[in-house]
Amino acid sequence: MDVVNTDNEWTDEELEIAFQNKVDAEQRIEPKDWMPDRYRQTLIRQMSQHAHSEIVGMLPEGNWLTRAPSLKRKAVLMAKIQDEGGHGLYLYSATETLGISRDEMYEQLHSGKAKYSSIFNYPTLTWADVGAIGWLVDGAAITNQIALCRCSYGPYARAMVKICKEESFHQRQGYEIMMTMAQGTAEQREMAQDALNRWWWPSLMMFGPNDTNSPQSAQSMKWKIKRQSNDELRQKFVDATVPQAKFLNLRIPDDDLVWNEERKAHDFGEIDWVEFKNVVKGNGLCNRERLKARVDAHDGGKWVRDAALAYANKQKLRAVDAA
Ligand code: BYC
Repeated sequence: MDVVNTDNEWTDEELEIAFQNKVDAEQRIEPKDWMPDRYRQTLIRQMSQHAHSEIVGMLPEGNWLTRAPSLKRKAVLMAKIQDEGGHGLYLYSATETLGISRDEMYEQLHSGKAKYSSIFNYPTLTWADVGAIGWLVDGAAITNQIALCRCSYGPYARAMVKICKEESFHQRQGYEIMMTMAQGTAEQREMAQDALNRWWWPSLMMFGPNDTNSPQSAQSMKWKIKRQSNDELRQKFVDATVPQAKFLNLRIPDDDLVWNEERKAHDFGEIDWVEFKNVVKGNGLCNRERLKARVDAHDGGKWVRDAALAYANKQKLRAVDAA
């Protein structure tokens, strides 16, 4: 339905129709454009959770920085973790364009009100886990984020383009670690298989609940925030990853995983949704440790923020005095 505005007096209903028409015509929504409040709130929720995931996601890998097996591995891992930090800050900035402050977002994370991806509540027990995270976790993240490059909200979509390029390097470095270990000694192969066993199912959970059980999906798809459903993206990830596991000669821990010639896709087993819900609720293996690390880092950095503010105020006063 087209809206003809003759007297510049738009009702909320007309504004909403014009907004939806714009979205349907694949035009980007920008920060200063009118948008329904629920669209704004949905984006704040998803984008801030995404930012928190990047920041909390630095912790499991950070656990291995001091124990990386060579200087080269350490330098690569350090670069990857710094990228994640950059993605988080980039996404916080993009979320601020929607009218929420960074302090509010931090408060929501630190108080446990805001979610972050379930995947980062699992421990990294061996060096092979660093490979599995790059291969599987970043692989799943790219699958989801490529779709988000076409999100209707301009700042989020543009952030995703840059982030996907870096995630692609992350995925490759992880796969290369897995390849080295899978071709190494029997013990290294075993470590690689064990890491795949522990990270496979949590990686599938990253895509969220099944479509039939995903309360946010219908509206987010209509607004073109989400361009593909949770199940479609999960299927894409499985189909792309199975041949990669075969190449490594590693076994995906799913007895029901089989190629379905009719669907031209893999069938796979049922995710343990009880475990998923438990982790999202805060009761995973590392939830408390992860949140504590973030809160401690924030509190520990207070003197730096105070000093930066004091310096900025001093500069302002000097500028006034000089004028
Ligand atoms: N974990 O209706 P649904 C990275 C929540 S980091 C926790 O399907 P939606 C990396 C969901 O929020 C990349 N919670 O929701 C970094 C909702 O709860 P609320 C992380 C989850 O939003 C370091 C409820 O369940 N990527 O790459 O339509 C190192 C119902 O779900 C999860 C992103 O953040 C989960 N897995 O769809 C390495 C992607 N799944 O808020 C790598 C951006 C669902 O209603 N986010 N929930 O209380 C999205 O694309 C979407 O938000 C989701 C969920 C597909 C995740």
